[in-house]
Amino acid sequence: VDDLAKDQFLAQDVEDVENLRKEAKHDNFKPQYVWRNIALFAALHFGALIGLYQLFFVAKWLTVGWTLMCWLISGLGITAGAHRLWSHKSYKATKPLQIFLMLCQTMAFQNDVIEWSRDHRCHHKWTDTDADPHNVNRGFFFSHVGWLLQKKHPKIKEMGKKLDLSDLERDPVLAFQRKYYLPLVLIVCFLFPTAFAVYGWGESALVAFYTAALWRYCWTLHATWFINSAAHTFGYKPYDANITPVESIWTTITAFGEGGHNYHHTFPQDYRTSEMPMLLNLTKAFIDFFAAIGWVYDRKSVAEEIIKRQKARAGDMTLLKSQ
Ligand code: ST9
Ligand code: ZN
Ligand code: ZN
Repeated sequence: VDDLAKDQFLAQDVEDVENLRKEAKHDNFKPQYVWRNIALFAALHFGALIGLYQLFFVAKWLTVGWTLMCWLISGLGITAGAHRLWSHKSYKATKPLQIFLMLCQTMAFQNDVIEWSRDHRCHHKWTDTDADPHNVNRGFFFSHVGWLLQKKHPKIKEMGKKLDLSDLERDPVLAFQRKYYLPLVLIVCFLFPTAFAVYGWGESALVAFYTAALWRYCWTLHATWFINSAAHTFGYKPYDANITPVESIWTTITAFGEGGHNYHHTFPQDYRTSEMPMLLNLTKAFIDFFAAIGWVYDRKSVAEEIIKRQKARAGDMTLLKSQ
């Protein structure tokens, strides 16, 4: 990337990536499926389908609105919280906002923030290699969900050990989340969305559970996973044509501004994660709102000239350009 890349947080480690690619040629790794996860995800999808049917034909209007709201709240926990605040340190937040984002992130039930960020930092540093937990070179399905259905490649553990996670490990909000993770998930991801609709407007408990809890959880998982699969496969590469991440409008909508993924991998320290306009980048609007009331500060972004220079040097606007 640019001269600025040197002190960029989580830029790809070019030398490591080259070595990992060479080693991969002699790799005889065999996937080891984790049947417990396969069964749990199958059950979740079955429940989510019932929830989808109820959203269309059974649920009250308020429940439909609430279900979408829960997608937004838990999604922001991932985008503004686990991703932009904790994995990338692209801005700073006051304690109350940290606690709020931690709870939102718990609602998304995608592992605790420390584990989520550890995997994500591996993904940026060693993108598309065996040390990338959702390496897209192992196929669309693997990068989408397959990686959660099998044991991790030993390279992830070997290389991941080198990451500095001390900032996360000494954070009391994240330590609290880790300590009480499963009970918190039970309350925040499943009980709270259900109870809110039941006590709020008399929705039936089962309908509320299938829609605002199960369907919403499953949908938010896919919205996130599409960043690893679709946003590494179909789209434009205006900032760097030599990497797999692309600019993807559809996943930007479903993931509240995270689909500008070619930009994000080129400039991972930028809190905006893309140049997408405000309406598409809801997470940026959220962070800017809290900056306006003083709960967010030190937002990092990349200067306009640097972006332009990078585009002119390494970008490409041809759709579906492969490496
Ligand atoms: C989920 C996560 O869905 C989704 C994340 C997606 C990320 C997307 C990023 C895109 C950008 C942002 C866009 C956001 C858009 C959001 C939109 C929202 C609308 N480094 O894991 P274990 C070591 S989760 C270093 O058990 P196995 C470590 O020592 C869904 N070391 O490996 C570890 O021990 P410990 C719900 C590492 O046995 C040990 O290995 N959750 C690393 O191979 C064992 O680790 C689930 O379904 C590393 N990176 O099992 C759970 N990793 O932790 C799924 C491991 O004690 N997970 N080590 O230090 C599992 O069941 C297992 O992890 C497994 C692998 C079966 C997948
Ligand atoms: Zn990232
Ligand atoms: Zn990526």
